[in-house]
Amino acid sequence: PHPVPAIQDKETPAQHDARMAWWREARFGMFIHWGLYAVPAGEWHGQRTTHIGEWIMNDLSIPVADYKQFATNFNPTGFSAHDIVALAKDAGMKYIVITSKHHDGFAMFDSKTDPFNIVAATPFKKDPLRELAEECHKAGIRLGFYYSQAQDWTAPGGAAAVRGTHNKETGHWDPAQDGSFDDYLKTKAIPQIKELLSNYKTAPDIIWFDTPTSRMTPERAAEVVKVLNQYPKLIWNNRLGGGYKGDTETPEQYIPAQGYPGRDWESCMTINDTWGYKSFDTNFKSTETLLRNLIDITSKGGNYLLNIGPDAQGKVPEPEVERLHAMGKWLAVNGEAVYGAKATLFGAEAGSFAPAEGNAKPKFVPAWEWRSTTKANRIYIHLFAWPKGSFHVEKVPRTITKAYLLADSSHKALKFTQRDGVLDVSLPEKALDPIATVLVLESK
Ligand code: H79
Repeated sequence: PHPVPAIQDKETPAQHDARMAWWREARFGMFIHWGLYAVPAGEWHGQRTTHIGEWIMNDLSIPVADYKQFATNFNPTGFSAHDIVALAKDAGMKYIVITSKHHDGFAMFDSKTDPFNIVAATPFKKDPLRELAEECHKAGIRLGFYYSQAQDWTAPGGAAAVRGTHNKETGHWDPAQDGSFDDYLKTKAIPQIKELLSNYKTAPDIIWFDTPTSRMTPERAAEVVKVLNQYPKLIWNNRLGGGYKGDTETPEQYIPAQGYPGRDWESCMTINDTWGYKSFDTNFKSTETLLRNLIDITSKGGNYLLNIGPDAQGKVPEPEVERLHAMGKWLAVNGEAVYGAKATLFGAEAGSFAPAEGNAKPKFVPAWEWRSTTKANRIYIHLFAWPKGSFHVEKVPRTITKAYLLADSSHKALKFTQRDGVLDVSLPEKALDPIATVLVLESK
């Protein structure tokens, strides 16, 4: 038992379902990694980090004082909460989770707790999270705050020895990082979490914790849980630490082959190879890959939290914008087969050329031809490879009464036969969409 019971320990299954209902309906969210690391944008004193951009301070051993200097140059006048929310909406995303403070300790909000924040330490002087909260509220988009609670490289006591000592060359900690972890929790992390929960007209829908280290003991995590318990609608993930399971599993940068039956889960993945902006990372995934990810995840009962990384001006890189619009175009036609849809009835790997092994991060992504999602009276088959003549599937657990293509606005009935659960549906010669055409199988 936990030192302090969390909401998940106290609520009934029905209460839990009610709390998770909007999240399960949503299926597709926008992750935003935006912080002070956008200023160096992956490069410092002529050195380029080969790792993820938001880790630059750690990777290049930037001293605390030098890192803090970036704030004097952070003036993201190109940031528009309105445009970002409009982008999420157009992309078909139903919620946003944005970094309120990453491991570097810089708060992207108006924090009275610590002056190392976007209002007090930069020429910008405004709170982007406030604007985002207002725009999300207007647009009906849910909002979550990512908060790195278990490490903070600029707060005394907060720096975790993730890679041994902080400075690779000298082997020493930056003296500015010395201090007690308990003091850090008490004087920074917990007060800032309280601020995030109470600063704005409406409390956030999600708190997204990260990197639960062993220092996050049950007793320490319990102090955070006391705060979270004040917000009975709040959803929080499995990364608080201290043995708290939270509401969601959070596979990072991969899609588990089986999903997590009986448990809510969300794959967080980024659109290129970094979370926080790096000027030289142009390895953007194709719209086809991104849509495949969304559909694969949905077919296993999970959510897709797709990350974008705005630059130091607050602008979303154009290749990211393009891909999100393209996804939104597909969802505008086919969203019915995603939002509120449940996992496949055919087994997670049906439609694959070669089934994956296990549920852990695969070494390569196994190829597949189709994925299926489910609603009460509909089975959706997302066809990526277009079958010649007809679609054949076995062990269909429902009696099908009509088959049609979702992208055909007239929903013209397709001929089919079904015997002993074996279904064959006649298809037109060509797919209706170059990426995925959805076949609907209706039942009474
Ligand atoms: O916020 C994003 C990441 O920064 C964060 N989680 C996502 C959502 C994250 N923190 N830690 N990790 C992910 C895993 C850490 C990997 C590490 Fe490394 C390997 C840390 C040190 C070695 C990657 C490679 C970062 C620096 C070098």
